[in-house]
Amino acid sequence: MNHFTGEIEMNKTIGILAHVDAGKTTFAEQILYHTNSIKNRGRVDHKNSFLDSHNIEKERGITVFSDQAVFDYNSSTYYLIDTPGHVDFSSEMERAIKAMDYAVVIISGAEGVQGQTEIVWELLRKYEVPTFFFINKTDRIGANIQAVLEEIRLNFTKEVCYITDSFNDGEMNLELIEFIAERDDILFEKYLEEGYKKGIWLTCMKKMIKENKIFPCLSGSALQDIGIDSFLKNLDILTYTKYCDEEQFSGQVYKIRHDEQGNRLTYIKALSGTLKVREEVAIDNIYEKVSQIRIYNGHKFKTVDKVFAGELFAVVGLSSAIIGDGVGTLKEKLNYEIVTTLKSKVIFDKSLNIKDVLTYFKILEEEDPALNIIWDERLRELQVHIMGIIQLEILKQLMEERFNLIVDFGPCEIAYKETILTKTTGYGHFEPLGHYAEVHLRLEPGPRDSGIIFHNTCHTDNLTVGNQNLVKTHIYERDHRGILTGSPITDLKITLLTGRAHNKHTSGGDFREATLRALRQGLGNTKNVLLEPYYRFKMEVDLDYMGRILSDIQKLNGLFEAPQTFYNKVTHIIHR
Ligand SMILES: Nc1nc2c(ncn2[C@@H]2O[C@H](COP(=O)(O)OP(=O)(O)OP(=O)(O)O)[C@@H](O)[C@H]2O)c(=O)[nH]1
Ligand SMILES: [Mg+2]
Repeated sequence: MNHFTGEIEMNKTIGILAHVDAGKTTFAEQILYHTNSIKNRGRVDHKNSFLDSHNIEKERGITVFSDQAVFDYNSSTYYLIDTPGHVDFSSEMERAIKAMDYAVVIISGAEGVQGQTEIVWELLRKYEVPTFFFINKTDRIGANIQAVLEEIRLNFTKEVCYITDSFNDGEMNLELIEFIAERDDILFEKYLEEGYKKGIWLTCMKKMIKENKIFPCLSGSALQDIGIDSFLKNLDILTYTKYCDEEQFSGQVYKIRHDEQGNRLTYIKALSGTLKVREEVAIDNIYEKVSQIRIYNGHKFKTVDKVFAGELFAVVGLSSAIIGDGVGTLKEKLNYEIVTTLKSKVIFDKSLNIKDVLTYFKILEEEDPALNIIWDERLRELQVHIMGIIQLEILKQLMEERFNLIVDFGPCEIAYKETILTKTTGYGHFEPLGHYAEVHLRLEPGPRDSGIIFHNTCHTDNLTVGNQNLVKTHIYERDHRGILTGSPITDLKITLLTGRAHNKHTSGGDFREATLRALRQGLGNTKNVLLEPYYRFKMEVDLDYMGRILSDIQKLNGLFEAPQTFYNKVTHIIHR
């Protein structure tokens, strides 16, 4: 730490991401072993790896939860997050990204770039997380580093620099010098005049990595412990962070869990300032007291009194923060990219109380908001949203393990949504004896994927700010059902035009009724449409099949972009 400026340069969070089975957990295990964070080197295949510690993960040999570990190296403290690679747990992976200072994308040297690698790469670019590549499994017969590098250049970026042989303790070979020089005019001129000077070039390379301009790549075998030491050394040299602990506290919630005693754990990445036990912290405008701070390493933790900017920790005592929330001075709330496209109904014994079942599912939903648990009053069924069938199997196991509850799930169905095609106005009037509220809403179709957006043009002469805010709260407090199939409505701009309350008769809940009535009336006045989720995807096929595939896509009403040819294969990007 630099005590003169309040800058902290010692905390770095590194995330590991990849397609399923590329070797993330094995890689993490080696890193933790090399840095003496763990004493014994476990193996995923022997069910004793440090980060796949949950029974479900051991049984299936896949990572399901984004777990973290801590290690020290040189003068830095590293937080390591191992993410799941299976597509069903993509939301869990995405939520961890925002906590990362740097990412390591693992690619199997034998399998090359795979489907989930592309999703990971797109998310990392969206969140602008500087990225290293590690080509793993070089011990496998058929592993081909050059071919994988070519795939990276073709699918992801031409700015990848393979540094296994060209970068040693901060010294660069000619090839790497040229690579950097080509990307920085000033440095290039300096080089022509003064020749190569290690310090300047290293600073420049670190900055380019940090700014997402170049992406270093190394290779090795996590299982055979080849290239791990060198990866660590280079990672340490080439990465830096600057956090400031003299500012006010701000942080972002990236994970929620419950421990075995049922304590709610809010995992926060501190972005500035410090946080102490027994301090109060703001989430939106609610203040809550921090009763304990834990630094987690696998499933073990140590408690600390104070945490600093750049650290990852779990707080006990906060009940209202949800994943993606800003805390302290950070008010920004994160919206995640990955959406679930399937839903399934929960099947459980009739003797069970629905309220209990719902309570337990709501606990899981706090930890994974993408589950979007819904009690459908009309169908009298409980629905969960999911990415795929493996996720359902895991949910079933979790319910039994954590709450002693045996549940099953119905078949997976498509999660449809509804929206409107033309502008309309809805009037909601609620006036049974002793109550009164009136709400006028304008409903307009919004762009695809814009969700529900609330506007307000109501004058305070007609409705107090408090009541106007109530309308907004009721719009956002839950999904609203469309009139075609009862699916949630989306992509709507809703404007509060005006409303009315009564001094004596308006009471709590009246504006909820009036708002819902206005919404329903508005929907009933206009043309509604059903929205079906669709995927954008990429196909790689032999050139011979191109004609047939293009005609099939057209027959199925698909659209495609101009095919790209490489080697002997062809790629189509298609979407509907
Ligand atoms: N030959 C070889 N096998 C490896 C290497 N690294 C990992 N494996 C094996 O690959 C399999 C998957 O390894 P994991 O570490 O669980 O992979 P992962 O990326 O964490 O998988 P998920 O978390 O489920 O996405 C295991 O059987 C490992 O032993 C390697 O360098 N060489
Ligand atoms: Mg894993």
